[in-house]
Amino acid sequence: MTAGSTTTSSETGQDGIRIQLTPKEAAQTAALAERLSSTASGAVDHPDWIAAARTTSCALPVRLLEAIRSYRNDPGTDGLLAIGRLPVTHGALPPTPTVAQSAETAATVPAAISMLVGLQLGEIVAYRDEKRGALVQNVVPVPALETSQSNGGSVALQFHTENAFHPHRPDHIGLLCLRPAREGVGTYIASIRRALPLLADKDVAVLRESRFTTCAPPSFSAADHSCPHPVLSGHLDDPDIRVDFHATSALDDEGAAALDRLGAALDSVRCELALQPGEMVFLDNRLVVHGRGAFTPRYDGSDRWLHRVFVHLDNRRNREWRIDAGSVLI
Ligand SMILES: O=C(O)CCC(=O)C(=O)O
Ligand SMILES: [Fe+2]
Repeated sequence: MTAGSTTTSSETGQDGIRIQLTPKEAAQTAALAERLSSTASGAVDHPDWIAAARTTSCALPVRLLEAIRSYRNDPGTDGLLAIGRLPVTHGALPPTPTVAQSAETAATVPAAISMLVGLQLGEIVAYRDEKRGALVQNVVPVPALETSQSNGGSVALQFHTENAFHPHRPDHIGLLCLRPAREGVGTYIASIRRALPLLADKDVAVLRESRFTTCAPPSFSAADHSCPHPVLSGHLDDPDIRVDFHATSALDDEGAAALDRLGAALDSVRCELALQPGEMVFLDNRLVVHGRGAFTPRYDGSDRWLHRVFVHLDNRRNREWRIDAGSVLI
C-alpha cells in the first residue's frame, strides 16, 4: 500500500480499514502531540488534560478522521483499524519498562497520540481494579509474570474478548507499538464474522444461551466474575462475541463442547498483526477476539512495548459505573 492511501482491504488479506500517514500528516500529528505534552497538567489521567486532548483531536489530519469515522460505522470482516507511520520516534524512547501494573501517566508523545486517536473514536475509559485505572497502559513483559495469562506474560496469550467478565467491556481496544518484539511475535486476532460460517447451527444455538460464566483476568486486583451469559448475541447472521478461552467456563457439557468447537473455528481464521513502531491498531471488541504468541523477553529495556487504550462509544450507558462521572469504571 502506498503512503497516503486508505483502503478497506490489503495485501495481508485482512479486511478492515487501513491508513498510512504521509510525512506531512505525521508531522501534523507530531505537532499536536508535542503541544499536548506541554499542556497542563501534563498527566494523561487529569480531566483538564483529557478535555484539552479531546478538543485537539479534532485537528488530526482529515484523512485519519475519515478512516476513524469509517471504522466506527463498519470495522469490516476483521473488525480492524490499522494506522501506520504515526510519529513515534523509536530511537528516542526510554528503555521498555519491566514493572508490574505499568502505565504511562505522563503526557509523552506516544501517550498523547494514543489519547488523540482514541478520543476521536469515542471516550477513553479504564477500570479501577486494573492498572490502578490508568488510561494509557503499557503492554510489556514483566519478570515473574512470564506464565500469567495477562499482557505482562510472555507465554502464548489465549484468545479473549477484553474484560469479557465485565458488564461494560470496552467497545474497542487500541494498541500502539512503540518498540517491536525482536522475534517478531505478533498480536493474533480472529473475528466472529469469519468464524460464524464454520459453526454448526446447533452449536450456534447453544452459544446464544446464558450457559457460560467468565472470571476477571489476572490483571484485575479484585477477583470478580460474570453472571451466566451467552457467548454469541445480537443479530443471527452478524452476532457479537463475548468469550475468554482462559476465563470462560460452560455450565454444562453441551456448552463446553460448543465452546471447544468455537475455539477451533476461531483458530482456523486467525491472523497475525506484527505491529511495527508507529503502528496503531484498533480492534472491535464486540466482533474480534485477540491473543498473542509466546516470546522470550530479556528485561534489558529492549523488549516489546505497546501502549493500550480502551474506548467506549456511549458515555451514558456506563454512567452508573463511572466514578465521579470520570473516565474510570468500578
Ligand atoms: O500483547 C499483545 O499483543 C496483546 C495483549 C493483550 O491481550 C492486551 O493487552 O489486552
Ligand atoms: Fe487483551
